[in-house]
Amino acid sequence: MVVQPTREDKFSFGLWTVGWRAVDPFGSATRAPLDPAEAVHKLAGLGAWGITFHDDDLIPFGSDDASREQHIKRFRTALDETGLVVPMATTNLFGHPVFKEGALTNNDRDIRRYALRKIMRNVDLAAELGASTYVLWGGREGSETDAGKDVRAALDRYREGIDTVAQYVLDQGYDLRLALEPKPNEPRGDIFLPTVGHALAFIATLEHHEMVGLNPEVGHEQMAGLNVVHGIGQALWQGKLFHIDLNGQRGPRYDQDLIFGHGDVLSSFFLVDLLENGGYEGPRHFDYKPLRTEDFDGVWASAAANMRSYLLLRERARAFRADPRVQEALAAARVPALAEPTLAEGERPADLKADRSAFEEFDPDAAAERGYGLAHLSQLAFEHLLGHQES
Ligand SMILES: [Mn+2]
Repeated sequence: MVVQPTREDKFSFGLWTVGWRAVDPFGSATRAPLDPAEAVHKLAGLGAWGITFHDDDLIPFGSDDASREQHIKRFRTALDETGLVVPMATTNLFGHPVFKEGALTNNDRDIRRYALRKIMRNVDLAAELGASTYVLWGGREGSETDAGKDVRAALDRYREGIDTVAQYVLDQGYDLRLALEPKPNEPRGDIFLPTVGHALAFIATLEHHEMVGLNPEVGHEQMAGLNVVHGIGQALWQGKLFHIDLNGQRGPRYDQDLIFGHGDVLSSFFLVDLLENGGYEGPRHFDYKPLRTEDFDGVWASAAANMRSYLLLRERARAFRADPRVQEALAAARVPALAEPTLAEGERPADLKADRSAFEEFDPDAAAERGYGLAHLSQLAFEHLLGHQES
């Protein structure tokens, strides 16, 4: 099998991923800055479909209007030359020291107003470049000490901030949806909206909740020790999977942003299976960091690796689904039967209460004896993942 990504696969990358200069808390950059126009050309050459950016990735913070226009023009030209699209954009509300205590939830009202203006300016650019999703990752929205933050007031301001951005998008007539990105910690000690579940509950309180969904990141859920397949599954179930950040992470520790598949490979397999069969049609967006050890050859090898991982996992997931032994094992485990409603059509609680077969005549001990065959099914998945097919 030749593994070659095409535009139809809808693979996209953040400008900040391949452009990461590998500064970490213990060391300085190991790579030179990457020209955004070069990133566009290289990614297009590798078979990617889209590129995404924070305002400051494209236009250095503090640029005057003339140089801002120049940066945008160069980027636009590269997009036109390659056919790469901009499906998503986002705001850097974490890099500059002004945001050290937060942006939309900063205790200082002037900084909150400044943050909203910074978002609005890049929302204009996102719409101009044809993006359909605007991501909000509140990396600095949180605290290190509970003494310094009123959580309920912070959530009031967070809600006010997102409502204001949504209202702005509507007032401007932009065809944009907002996607919140949960993360439990890093850079703040604790970040607000730490998981998919917290963010979903928050969205339900918003004025324009219908246009606000999620951009979950694989590694962020895993940093919280959670099952990312379940988190993404619930986001899909609630119609809130607007976008996704694919990468790798090895359990609860610092945010590793590994190549997709290079963390929990079994979870990656089931995630691809879910995305491919669960009705998700959005971008397959990679939010990873090329290892600090790499030169630019390694950077481009890692970009290609993300797409190859996804395509190989998709191939394995398809083979898994198509295997008659898997279909048999799924039926034996009664997986398809879970789709059947528990009550009959029109059945009322009183009818269930009157159904003697459901309780008085039901033999729980007999029902408890039957195995579900999940060891066999799970091993079939593992063997498909390894590319083994019994002949
Ligand atoms: Mn991450």
